[in-house]
Amino acid sequence: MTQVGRFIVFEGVEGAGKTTQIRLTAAYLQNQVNVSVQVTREPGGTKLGQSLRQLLLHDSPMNDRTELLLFAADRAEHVQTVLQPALDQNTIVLCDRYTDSTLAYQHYGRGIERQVIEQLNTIATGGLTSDLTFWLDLDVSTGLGRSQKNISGDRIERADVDFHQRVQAGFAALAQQFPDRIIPIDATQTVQQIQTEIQFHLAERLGLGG
Ligand code: Z5A
Repeated sequence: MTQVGRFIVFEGVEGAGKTTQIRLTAAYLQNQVNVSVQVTREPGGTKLGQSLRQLLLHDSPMNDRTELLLFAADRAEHVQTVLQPALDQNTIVLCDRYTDSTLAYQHYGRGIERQVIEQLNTIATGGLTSDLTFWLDLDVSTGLGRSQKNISGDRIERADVDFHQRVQAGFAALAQQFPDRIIPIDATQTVQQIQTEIQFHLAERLGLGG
C-alpha cells in the first residue's frame, strides 16, 4: 500500500489503558499492516517537553493558567519538531493525549474559559488536528485503581475525585460534540477486546489493515 501520514490520538482518564493500547496498536501496524509508526505523548514528547513534564507533574503547585500555558508550550514544540515532521514523512503517528486533554482537564476540570483554551490550542497546533481520536471510556475510580502511580500520584492525579469526574464528563461531552473524529471505546473490556475494536476502526475509518 502507499502510506500516507495519519495522526491518531488516544485519550482518557488516568489508568484508562492508553499506554497499553498504543503499544499493541504500534505492534499491529508495524508487523501486520507493514507501515512505519511513531509513538509519542503529551506532555513530554520532546527534549524541552520532558522538562515541562517534570514541572507540570512533579514539581511545585502552580496557578491554573500557568499550567495551561505550560501544556500549550509543550504542544507547540511537539507539533513543530515531532508531529508535523513525522506526518510529512508519511508516518503513522500514535500520540498519548492531545488537545482534547486540555479541554477536558483545563476547561471541564479546572474551569478555564473554553474560548481561551481553543485559542491557545490553535496557536500551539497551527491547526493540526487528529485524523482519529480513540477515547478510552472508563469510570474514574476504576482508572485510578488500575493506575500503578496512584499510590503516591503525580500533582494532577492527586486532585480530588470531583475534579477527575468533571474531566471524565468533559471527555464524554467532547465525544458527543465531535462524533466524526472521536471514537468512544468501552475501556472496561479486556485488553484484547479493546484492541480488536481499535483495529476495526483503523480499517474502517483510515483504511489501515482489516
Ligand atoms: N494533562 C492535562 O491536564 N492537560 C493536557 O493538555 C495534557 C495532559 C496533554 C499526564 O499524565 C497528565 O497530564 C494527565 C493529564 C494531564 N493527568 N493526570 N494525572 P500521564 O501521561 O503521566 O499519565 P496518564 O495519561 O494519566 O496515563 P496513565 O496513568 O499512565 O494510564 P494509561 O496510559 O491510560 O493506562 P495504562 O498504563 O495502559 O494502564 C494502567 C494499568 O491498567 C496497567 O497496569 C495496565 O496493565 C492496566 N490495564 C490496561 N488496560 C486494562 C484493561 N482493559 N483491563 C484491566 N487492566 C488494564
